[in-house]
Amino acid sequence: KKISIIGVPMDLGQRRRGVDMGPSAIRYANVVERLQSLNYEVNDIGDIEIGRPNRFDIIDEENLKDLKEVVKANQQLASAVSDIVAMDQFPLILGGDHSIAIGTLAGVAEHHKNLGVIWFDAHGDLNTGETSPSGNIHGMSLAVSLGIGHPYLTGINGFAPKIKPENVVIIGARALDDGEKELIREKGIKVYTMHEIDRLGMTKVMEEAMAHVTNGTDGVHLSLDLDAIDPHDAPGVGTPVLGGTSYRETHLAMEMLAESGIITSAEFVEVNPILDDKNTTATVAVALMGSLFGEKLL
Ligand code: DIR
Ligand code: MN
Ligand code: MN
Ligand code: MN
Repeated sequence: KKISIIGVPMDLGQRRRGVDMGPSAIRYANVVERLQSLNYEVNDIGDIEIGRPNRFDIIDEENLKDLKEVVKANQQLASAVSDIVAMDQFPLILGGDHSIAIGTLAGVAEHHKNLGVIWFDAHGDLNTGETSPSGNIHGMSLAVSLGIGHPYLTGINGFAPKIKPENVVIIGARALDDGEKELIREKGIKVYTMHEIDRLGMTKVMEEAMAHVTNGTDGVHLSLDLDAIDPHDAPGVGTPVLGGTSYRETHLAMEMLAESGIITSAEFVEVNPILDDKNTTATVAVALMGSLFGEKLL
């Protein structure tokens, strides 16, 4: 199978500049070479263009910062991703902030009507303009994909919802807002917080999570926010939260996904090289991709 890479230099879904350089940092960490060494044919199709809003002209009436540019870029991303899936290639998306999951999922879900989703994140990304403490769309992308949020966002690629709550699992959560907790209970979304990871161990968590997202689904998307990982191991992220998954725990999760062969698309987001320590976080992201695509220790 061929892997097609798309970079999305998006930083408008949050307030820390620099995450737009994530795709460059990940390429600098040799993502293409790493996957080629695993005998994949890799096609880097370049970056989606992101608009530069006039800062004197921002309208945040509905607590949705840079809504127009975020919608435009995600619509373009959705068509690019959809084309890749239509060619029967594996879409690998490099972020950029996590608002780009809206476009990735919109493109993938055009072809997978019952898509499972594994969402690694310190956060829930389940806010709406009404519940968000920040107005940052990167904290809303999972809700939007479930069809909850502003119609400009939920309507990207012409249909909603993209995914169903029973097909989603969140892993690594430890910073959930009140509105997000409410939505998790209301929709019955499966969440493995750091408490469950500590308690059960990553092996058990992944076994259960994989069983959950493959039950009745026709594909599984991996959305990995680097802030799921402990900031000691992945410091270059905009919203670090102490007490995340370790480097090895996260690798183990990727290795188990590789063994299972269930993942049909993936994105690695929130790498911010400006906040990083000598490209550590992009390097970790590429190492995790290596494990996801079958790299073995022996
Ligand atoms: C917070 C932070 N829940 C928000 N979210 C982040 O602004 O909605 N998501 N950082 O990755
Ligand atoms: Mn996120
Ligand atoms: Mn984030
Ligand atoms: Mn996060």
